[in-house]
Amino acid sequence: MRTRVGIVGAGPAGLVLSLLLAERGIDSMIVETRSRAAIEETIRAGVLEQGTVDLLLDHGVGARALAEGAKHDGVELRFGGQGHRIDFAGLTGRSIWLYPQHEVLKDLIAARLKAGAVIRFGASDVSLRDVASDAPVISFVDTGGSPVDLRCDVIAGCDGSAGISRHSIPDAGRVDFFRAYPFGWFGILVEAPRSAPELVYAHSERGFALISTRTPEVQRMYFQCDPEENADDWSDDRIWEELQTRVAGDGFRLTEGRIFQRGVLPMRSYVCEPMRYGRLFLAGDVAHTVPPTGAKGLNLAVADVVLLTDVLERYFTSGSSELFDDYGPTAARRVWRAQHFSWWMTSMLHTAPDASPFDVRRQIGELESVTSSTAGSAYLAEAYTGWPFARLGPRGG
Ligand code: RFL
Ligand code: PHB
Repeated sequence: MRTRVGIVGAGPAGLVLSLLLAERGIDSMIVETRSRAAIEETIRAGVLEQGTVDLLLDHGVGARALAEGAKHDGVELRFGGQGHRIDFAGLTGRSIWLYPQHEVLKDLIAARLKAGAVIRFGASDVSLRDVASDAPVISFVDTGGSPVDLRCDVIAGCDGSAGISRHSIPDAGRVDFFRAYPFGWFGILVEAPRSAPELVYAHSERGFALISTRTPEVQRMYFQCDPEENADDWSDDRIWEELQTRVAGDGFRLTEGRIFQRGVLPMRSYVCEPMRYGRLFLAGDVAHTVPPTGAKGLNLAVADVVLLTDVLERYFTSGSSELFDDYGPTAARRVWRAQHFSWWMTSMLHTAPDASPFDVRRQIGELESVTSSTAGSAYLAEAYTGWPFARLGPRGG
């Protein structure tokens, strides 16, 4: 089998890349280990930057996000028992959208398959060969048990944080920047109406809590916990007591309901450099992971592939690989800004296990500065709603 761009992984990065390439007349094939059903059921991100929604709309896959998602013009930071709104629309003229990642993926998969794209779901033993040559190969075993070699002009590694593609960059030429946080997030899905009109990011002496939403009937909530916590050890009553305590103050109470999904996730920051090696380009979580406090991961994956599309279009239209060298350093600038923002939100809002009373008071001082200063609030609003996409080649210069 042959394709111009072999894409490893049908997550947001891989699917958006295949969509953008197709619109520029560049064929691609996706190899994915999971089934379509598994992808469409996995609960992950909720927040889309305005630029991400605009891109989905511009490319014909945003109608449902617009109709069924919710536009939010700000978020609330709660500390010292009081809420403080950050007015995204007023500060930046931009907004965010609450629309679940698995719904984005349903929309993308349906659109790609309708357009005749090849997505090989359920592949196993996926490996990459000859990535430094002019003829790289993705090898895998298909659902029928047959080995397949997919010959490509270039490979896009879009296989997420546990992906294999970055390991094709030799250890000697790869730097892994990594930071683990001494806490995790306990996440729940709840059948209940919204407790607040916008997302609530709460700082408290007992630790962080986040009140988010999925639909008018289903809410998503998280609270900081030990990363080794077993979610099944918690009774529903204990979960609600913890959440209510962390957001308490000025009469605010969460509307409780049936908890129908729960889990604990680790918090880490990771960047792999370089993001390109030979004919292998990394995009999305396989190249960088951020703690979810800044709601940046999916949005960064989209920004990577917007850039990568420019690089590959130049290559396939003119035969020039001159932009290959620009991809990694250009993508990395946004990645490191997002790393900083995600780390900053995380450190400002969470209580480290060894936090002293000084640390907690200092965080409150920081939150007061951010919420009472237009400049401080504007920085948060600009970063949260997302920076403009970087472009390369004729569209960007
Ligand atoms: P994905 O989504 O992990 O997709 C990678 C795909 O590759 C497949 N795969 C392989 N395929 C072939 N061969 C292999 N060897 C393979 N190994 C893996 C996988 O099965 C999968 O289908 O990576 P991608 O495309 O880079 O997208 C990244 C985003 O999914 C991620 O950054 C976000 O979910 C992060 N995130 C959030 N991002 C936001 O922008 N806004 C948010 O509000 C937000 N909230 C979140 C989040 C992530 C969370 N979790 C669970 C980590 C909230 C949570 C709780
Ligand atoms: C979510 O709704 O899952 C969500 C929202 C905001 C975040 C992270 C996750 O910062």
